[in-house]
Amino acid sequence: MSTPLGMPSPARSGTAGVPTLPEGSTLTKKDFTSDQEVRWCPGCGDYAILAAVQGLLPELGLRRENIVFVSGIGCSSRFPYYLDTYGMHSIHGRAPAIATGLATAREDLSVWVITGDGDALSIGGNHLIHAMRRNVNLTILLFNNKIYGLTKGQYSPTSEVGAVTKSTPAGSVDAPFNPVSLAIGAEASFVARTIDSDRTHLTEVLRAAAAHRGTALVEIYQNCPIFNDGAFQLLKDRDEAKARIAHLRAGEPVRVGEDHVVVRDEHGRMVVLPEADADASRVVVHDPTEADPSTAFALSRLDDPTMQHVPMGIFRQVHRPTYDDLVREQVREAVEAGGTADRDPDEVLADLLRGRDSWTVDGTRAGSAEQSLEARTTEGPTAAAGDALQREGERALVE
Ligand SMILES: Cc1ncc(C[n+]2csc(CCOP(=O)(O)OP(=O)(O)O)c2C)c(N)n1
Ligand code: SF4
Ligand SMILES: [Mg+2]
Repeated sequence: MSTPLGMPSPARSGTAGVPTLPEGSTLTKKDFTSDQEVRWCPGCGDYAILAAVQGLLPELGLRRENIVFVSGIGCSSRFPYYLDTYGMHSIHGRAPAIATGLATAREDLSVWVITGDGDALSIGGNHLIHAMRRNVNLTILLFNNKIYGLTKGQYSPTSEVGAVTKSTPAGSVDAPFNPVSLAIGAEASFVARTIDSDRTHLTEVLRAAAAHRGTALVEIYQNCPIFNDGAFQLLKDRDEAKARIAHLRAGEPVRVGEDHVVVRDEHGRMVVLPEADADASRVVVHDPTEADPSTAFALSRLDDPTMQHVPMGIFRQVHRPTYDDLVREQVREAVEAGGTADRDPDEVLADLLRGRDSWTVDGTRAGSAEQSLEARTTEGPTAAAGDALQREGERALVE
């Protein structure tokens, strides 16, 4: 499953603006390993993901003090403790919100979000979709083990129908989310899927995600041997994986196994056919940079809980302005236009709080008011309205 992903290089890197190491100096995986005892269960897929991230970070050539990992709550969210970078083990489901603030206020940081299927898609679903919609410059790693691990095995929004868990003893009746489909639907500009057990593929996807400017959502299939062991076993068996995985490689036909391809049928639907039976002109050639997300979405729907076909790789990689770049530009323009750079900050703040449209009401005299609109003080309608109210009150007293 280790393949070059063949991605075009982005217009502006995800780490542009983040200070790099001094010329000639490098860091190693060890430099990114903290002194904290790792508290995951033996055999947990989180170890492999941690090792892959620690292995990739030195490649980015960034200063450790300019990298931050923000997590929510869950086993996966313990991740920041184990990295020797800045980190925040934050609030359940809120890592995208905190990371949005950081990425916006600090252009000089490489901001990563670590989250689980419960953290990202249950309590944090709203925060996740809006970070993606806004295209905040974040790399979000969503560890999907299809279970709440930390709280000892309740079903999650990615658990399959029928899953028997601590909170669904008779089997889940909920239809699960497909995180890749959800991310594409939420307008994420980079969406990928990989798996904990394929270090090469995982690293390649992480590398491309880190290079992307905008929200990169990476779903990582992660085994929880304690509460949902074997959830991805079919993809770990060499022969089964070969037959089921559709490798997404830019510029190449989408193949499933050795002899099947993905084609668009005469109704425009995507189907998997033996290559020998397929009309070559209908074979889908992967292009994650396509502006229209429909094809990427259709590819994501090839997947189903039986794992007959599982697309892996980068589904979507498009470029559009990021929220944080745009906000910083607005702030710069406002500072220039407002000429506030030389002014007393307290005065500037007071002006800001007062706004451009405020009223001063003299409570001792009914109907007396002063209106300030767009910084011009005028006799506003409030005084007349106040007089009318007063007359109404007087009439009521008489009647
Ligand atoms: C406000 C709040 N609600 C519920 C919890 C309990 N809780 C902690 S972690 C978790 C789910 C974690 O699942 P997931 O994100 O999939 O992480 P995993 O442990 O599987 O890595 C829940 C429900 C909490 N800590 N805070
Ligand atoms: S409960 Fe599962 S997800 Fe959590 S540390 Fe243990 S094996 Fe990993
Ligand atoms: Mg989980």
